[in-house]
Amino acid sequence: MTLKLCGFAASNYFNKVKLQLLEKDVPFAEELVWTGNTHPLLMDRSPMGKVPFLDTPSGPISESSACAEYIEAAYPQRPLLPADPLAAAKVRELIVYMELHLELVARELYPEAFFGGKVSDGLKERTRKLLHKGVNGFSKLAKFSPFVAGPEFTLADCAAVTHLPLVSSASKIIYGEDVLAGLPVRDYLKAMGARPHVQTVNADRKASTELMLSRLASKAKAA
Ligand SMILES: N[C@@H](CCC(=O)N[C@@H](CS)C(=O)NCC(=O)O)C(=O)O
Repeated sequence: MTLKLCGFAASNYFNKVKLQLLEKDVPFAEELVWTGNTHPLLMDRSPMGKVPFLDTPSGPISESSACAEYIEAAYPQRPLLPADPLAAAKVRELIVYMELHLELVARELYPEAFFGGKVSDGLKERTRKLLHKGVNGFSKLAKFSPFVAGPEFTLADCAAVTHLPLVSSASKIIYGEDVLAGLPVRDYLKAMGARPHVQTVNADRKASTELMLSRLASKAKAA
């Protein structure tokens, strides 16, 4: 049985793992699993009901970081974590900054930025402060030389390519200001966009986003 990456391609966390698999040339299949339901197909394999999760020959793994670490350990070809322990820790550190201090914070804005909902002014203000704090921390660690953690493409790039565009656009839409504008993120994303696997991930993301939005629209109509 090959690995199955489960979830949907509009998800940034799904795409982080998908880009890793593609860059490492690990054979895998995708299984379309939507969130927002309590179906056993989702909950038995990902107890928080989140995607992505991996179906491995020995059982499922949820949480994208756990999936990414499993893939690095089980498929040592084309390693995306440096062999040097400190350099590997710096890659992991950057991923935590992007996920915990940027993406998860900006996520509070998505209902209004992307899904036609409303976010309270209080939450917007609190999020703005936290985002600036996160960007400040991230900017002390990120290298962009030319990759986010330094001279090699690593797992941190799989995260950066999928998370940073969302942080930029959510903040632009809500505050009229891209919180990442002070960093060379645009040039970096442009350079990453020349990579064939990034192009595949982005094309699949666009198609999946249209499908997700039309599902949401028909759900809203039915309600
Ligand atoms: N910490 C999780 C975050 C994954 C996540 O938030 N996925 C979103 C899709 S991008 C999701 O499943 N949302 C549905 C929910 O939270 O119920 C990971 O790294 O895998």
